[in-house]
Amino acid sequence: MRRLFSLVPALMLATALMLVGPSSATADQHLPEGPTDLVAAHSGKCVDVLSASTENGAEIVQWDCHGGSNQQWDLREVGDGYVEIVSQSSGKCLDVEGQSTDNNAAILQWDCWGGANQQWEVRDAGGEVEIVARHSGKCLDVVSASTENGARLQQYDCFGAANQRWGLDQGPDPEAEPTLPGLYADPNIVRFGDTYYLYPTTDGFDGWSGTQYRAFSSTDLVNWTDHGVILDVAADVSWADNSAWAPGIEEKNGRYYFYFSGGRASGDTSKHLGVAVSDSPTGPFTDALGHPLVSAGDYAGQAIDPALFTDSGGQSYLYWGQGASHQVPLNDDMTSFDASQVRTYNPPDYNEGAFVIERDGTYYFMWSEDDTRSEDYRVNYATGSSPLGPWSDPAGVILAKDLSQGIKGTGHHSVVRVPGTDEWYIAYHRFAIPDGDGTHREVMIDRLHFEADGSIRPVVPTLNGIDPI
Ligand code: FUB
Repeated sequence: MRRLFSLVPALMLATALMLVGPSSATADQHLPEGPTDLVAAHSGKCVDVLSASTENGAEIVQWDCHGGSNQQWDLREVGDGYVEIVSQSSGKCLDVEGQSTDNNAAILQWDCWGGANQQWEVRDAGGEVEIVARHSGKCLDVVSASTENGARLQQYDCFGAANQRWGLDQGPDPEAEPTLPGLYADPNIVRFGDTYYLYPTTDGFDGWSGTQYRAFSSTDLVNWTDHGVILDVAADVSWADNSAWAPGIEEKNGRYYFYFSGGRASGDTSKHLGVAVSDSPTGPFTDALGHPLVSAGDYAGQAIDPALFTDSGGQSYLYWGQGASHQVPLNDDMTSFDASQVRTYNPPDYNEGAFVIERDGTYYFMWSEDDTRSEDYRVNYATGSSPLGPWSDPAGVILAKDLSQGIKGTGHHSVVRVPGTDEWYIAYHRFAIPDGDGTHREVMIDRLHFEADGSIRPVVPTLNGIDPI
């Protein structure tokens, strides 16, 4: 149960302050207060004063994190955006030996004396940080990217590698808090205009037998307004009275198209996929067709879990399916498609919850594996050159349980980008903490990062989610 400090909101706040007027705001004013572990991204090990020495010249190494005071560091502002990094055990400063400006110069501890070789800039590196020596402009670096205990720290030209990226970890989290209070699942996050919206399954019912969909909106991804029920399949849909699951939404020409699942509580309980329409993203929505868009049995698997992707040319695509994944361009009316265009793509462990994004010309097809009732429910992905693939082999799990934090059953996600940036967020559900299960789930939002090669870095699921953006 860790508190991982992210510098991003601090830098954004500093930027915002600078935009609105004169300000002395600098990133260092928003660094974590109190002692912090410095965790190497490539090894997961902590910056450590060797043998907990209190002597000048003691080596600084990486070691398994154990919470000892020789692994706890205070980041003390010294002005101009720089900090001293002070050992809790010795009171001495992280120091570049001999004030060297060379690559490979060793890091040690020394009495704090205000030298520029003891002053560091902490720069955002996608949720982690680079730690840059003031006198040399070089980065704090684990020698040879070693993952061994005892590997020494040095300074080296900054080149963005994981052995130069550090997590600021402030120890146990006080308590878990979901993004949306209450029981919700399968969040579809989108941005319309300058506002983010979340459309989840309303959870907490045996057999997922809820009937109502709600909409939530936010401008900072943390504070969400509940707009109430936007569609009740029992009241508003002639062909369903149950199983309001996992919606998807898209806007076209000022109208909002809401794709949803529904079935009957008794008799033939097969699920169908419908589409409802509204002039507002917060509804109310009206069933557009009076019958399903995709009926049970039209295609393999269950007709549930719709997701939408619209390309830069304005062409929208519909993805759906549990047990089998189907993908098709939608017609301009958004309520029909050419059945001859449907493609089916089934990665080996595909179950449900498909979702597609595009970044720098690469399309990412993502899905959930295992069963939503399993603590091993997880998200995997493939890449492709078009919204319909062809798709690569599965690239690897990017979201999974973290039992050290009591986080289980992480899946059925969606992803949103902050417009004009390379900042991405993933909305997903997990078993409610502490007593949740596959029908008592809660919605979270965390950061999603891409590596330099375009692959997706596994998400670090948190107990409390992100800071306001
Ligand atoms: O919430 C009901 C169902 O559980 C969804 O349709 C699936 O994706 C799974 O999360």
